[in-house]
Amino acid sequence: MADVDAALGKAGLHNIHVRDFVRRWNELTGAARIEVISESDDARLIDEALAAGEILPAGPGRYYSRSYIKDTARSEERTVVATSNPADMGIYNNWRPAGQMRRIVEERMRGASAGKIMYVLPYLMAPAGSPLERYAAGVQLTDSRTVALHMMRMARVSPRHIDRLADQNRFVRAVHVTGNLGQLQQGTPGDQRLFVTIADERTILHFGSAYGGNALLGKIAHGLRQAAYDGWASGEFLAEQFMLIGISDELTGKRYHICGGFPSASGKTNLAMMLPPAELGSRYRVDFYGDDIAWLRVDPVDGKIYAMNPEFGVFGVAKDTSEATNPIALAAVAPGTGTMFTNVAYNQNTQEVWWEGRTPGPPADLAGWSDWTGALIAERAPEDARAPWAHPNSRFTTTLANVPNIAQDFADPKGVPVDAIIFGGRARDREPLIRAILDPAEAVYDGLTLGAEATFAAEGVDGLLRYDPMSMRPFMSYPEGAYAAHWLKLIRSAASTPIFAHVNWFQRDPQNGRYLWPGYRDNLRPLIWLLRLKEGEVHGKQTPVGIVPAKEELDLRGVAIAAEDLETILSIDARRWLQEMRHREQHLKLFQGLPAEIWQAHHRVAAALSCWDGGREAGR
Ligand code: GTP
Ligand code: SPV
Ligand code: MN
Repeated sequence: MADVDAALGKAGLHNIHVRDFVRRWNELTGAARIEVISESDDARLIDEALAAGEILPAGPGRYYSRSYIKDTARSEERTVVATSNPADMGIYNNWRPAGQMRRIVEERMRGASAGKIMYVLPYLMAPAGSPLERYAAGVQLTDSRTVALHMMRMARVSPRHIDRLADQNRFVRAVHVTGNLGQLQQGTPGDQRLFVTIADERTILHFGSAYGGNALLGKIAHGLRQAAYDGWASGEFLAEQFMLIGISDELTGKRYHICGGFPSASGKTNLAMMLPPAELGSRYRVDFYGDDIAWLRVDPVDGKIYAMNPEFGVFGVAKDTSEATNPIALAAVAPGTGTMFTNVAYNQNTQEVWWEGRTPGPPADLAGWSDWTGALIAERAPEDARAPWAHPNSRFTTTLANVPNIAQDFADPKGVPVDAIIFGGRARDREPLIRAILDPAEAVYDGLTLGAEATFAAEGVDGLLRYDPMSMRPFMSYPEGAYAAHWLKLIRSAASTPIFAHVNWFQRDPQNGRYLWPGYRDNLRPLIWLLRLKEGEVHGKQTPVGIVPAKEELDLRGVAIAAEDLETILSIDARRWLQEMRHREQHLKLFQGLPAEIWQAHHRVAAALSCWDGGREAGR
């Protein structure tokens, strides 16, 4: 057994609670050795991982890894939130009793790290000095070097975050054990994987994966599930799957901040890394704060809602990232950035990487190329010829500092005041490009009824139409009724209310599936409209489901869009919406204790829809 005291002492980690935690899990998992990690260990760990063949070089200062073939996305079915209070059971949090879950996952972890190194990663999910720092400290244990390397890109990792805690016992205990991936029966009834957040004990126990949110515990398990629970239990904050950006108007000198949630793999990273379209670029600048998580609180001094990105890096979807769609993302993963690519295609001769959409077609010269599973492309059987080279949930991991449009104040512990909150998702019809919502209860109602097509970011649900409240369905950790009430309370306690909107970049032509809106960089245009609406510079057209832009209010210089497509994405199909209202009613009925205001908002919208004349006269 490892000498825990010696390893922690050598690293200058003196917190006795951390020592007890490491000792206990070292004994249980049987790890052979302990290593405490700080940011300065990166180069050494990279060299070791290269030497061990766990990662491969992808050109200068970039790395490539493959995950196990059945371990490529989050498993929603195998993820649970446990507490000791059955009243914490909601519809989407997969609540289970804490004691029972702990016993099961401990049995799976017992001895499962035998012979391996246990990396101890003390981390902070916040900029140092954040008003929410009490909720941000954690220690992740992992028996995977690749996971440690990813974690160091995604969270601020250093023993000093843990040693200087005011309350030395107040850190999230996060244990990651990979398990024998070849024997876990992934996706079968005997599936051995189990991803547990024991929210009322601030303990995270994940067994059976080395990929993404299943394994980087600071990110999803702590940054979203645990933090959402903490934010609710304390009444102090919200933790949401939100991107966070700044928009500067160089003409007026005004500065705005927008945050908002789209479900996994639905455009948050791309929006946050936005290079404004050429026609708008001389006037507007978009700054990156965060692409996946925001913690929101009301500042006691000025009463405004502030948002903060607790992460240190970006774990972004590779597919369709190109010079045309997202030049900033490509710069963020350029040579020398230390980026790690996972499950994209790799060329063993040239050390290049490629994914679908990186260029219009795959590389013409197949020599050296293998797909994400490691199979050589040139040796593919004819029936596999059309299979994608990269996994659809393949990703890049890079730190915030590598993102060219990172806001200069991104690490300000206070966060930034929020002017607008948006919700959106992949919806092939019905949802217009943007509809603004002024009433807070209607806005929360709108977030709760977010319906979208699920994506490859979770196993086995791609394309499924489903409700995804506030894009938090896979990360919900307490009951939905309480969630709605907590949202309303936080917004109402603020001195000023942000403007809300629902956006959709994904409407399609029902005939051929083509996207009606060009998306990506052009998404700035509806956001500018929203900010101008807030400023009273435009008025839009009132509809029962919010205010949509009048055509001439959108700056469409340089956008190639057919008149009838524009008409479609700026209009409301009342008949379709009335159908939707019946589904919403069923969806909301699932939630216990939903505040009366949410039901009132629902009934108000439904009544307005049923007597709407299509807006032909209205709003002019
Ligand atoms: P998570 O990291 O899983 O939470 O996802 P995310 O919301 O950050 O998604 P991301 O921005 O990485 O985008 C996911 C996929 O959507 C990528 O394949 C993008 O190329 C694609 N995408 C993003 N924005 C747009 C858009 O405006 N239009 C279209 N058609 N596709 C988009
Ligand atoms: C998501 O699935 O929403 C992600 C990626 O952001 S993961 O970290 O794997 O959850
Ligand atoms: Mn996400």
